Amino acid sequence: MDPAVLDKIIEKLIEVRSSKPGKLVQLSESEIKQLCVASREIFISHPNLLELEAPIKICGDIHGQYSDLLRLFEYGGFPPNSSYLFLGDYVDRGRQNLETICLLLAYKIKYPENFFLLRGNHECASINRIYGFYDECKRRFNVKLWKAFTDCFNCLPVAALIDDKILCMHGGLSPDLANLDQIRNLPRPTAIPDTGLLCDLLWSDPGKDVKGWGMNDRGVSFTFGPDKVSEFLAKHNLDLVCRAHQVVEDGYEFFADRQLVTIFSAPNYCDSEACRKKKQVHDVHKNVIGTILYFEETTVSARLGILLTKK
Ligand SMILES: [Mn+2]
Repeated sequence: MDPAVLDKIIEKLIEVRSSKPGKLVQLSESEIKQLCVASREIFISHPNLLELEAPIKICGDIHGQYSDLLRLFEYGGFPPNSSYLFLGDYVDRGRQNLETICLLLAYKIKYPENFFLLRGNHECASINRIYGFYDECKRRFNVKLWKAFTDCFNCLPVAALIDDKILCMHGGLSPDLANLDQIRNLPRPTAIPDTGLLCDLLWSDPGKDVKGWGMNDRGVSFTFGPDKVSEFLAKHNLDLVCRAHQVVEDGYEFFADRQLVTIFSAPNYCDSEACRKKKQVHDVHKNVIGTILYFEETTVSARLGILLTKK
């Protein structure tokens, strides 16, 4: 796409960082369509399992909390000053899904080699049709635009490997995952199926009291115990699984003796209509402005840092 158009879009989107949170940025339909088409081409040209290097900053769910996203960049550095990997769930539930996804796609197009986006379970038409993104597209534009996003989301990569040691995805492990090449070979474009490897990577959760594989309360995919994390890391010679997908205290939470970490980056997230009406924020996030994990290229234990910005 025209670099001047792209720069203009980014400028318009980040201009509101000095305004009151919640200020809308109305891009044109043509600008947004161009973002969808150009980013889709980049996603499909990159492997489904990204191979990345530290130093890199990792962010969890954003869910349309655009002011939270802007604040993350303020503390972590606006691209390209820092490299980023986002772990999915950009849309649904929040109030500014369009601004959120448009800024992320614009940065992907502008800095394709140091700004990375993985797919979350909400980057799928059957889910974001229900949880807010479709309604926002329809209200502010039209259903055709929502479909353009669906075409783009269907090409997002699903996992990333940092320095051959840290495996990142939105949800978690899968009983079907025996070899990382299976991730590389997943076909795209694709919707997210109800079962199988792709579904699990985007939907599964760790479970403290689980041994092996367990039922998932979400009604989709599985839960996995600490034993499965240890087994997986040992088998693939990895140090850490890094994932998002759950609201966690302080924005991050370790699991299985620090072999897995969950990160959630939208502190002002409300996960229900009732909560939104009351403008209630999850208690656990009251004192946190944002959470970013960052990996530096040193020893394994020192490589993981947490950028916790307190209010
Ligand atoms: Mn999720």
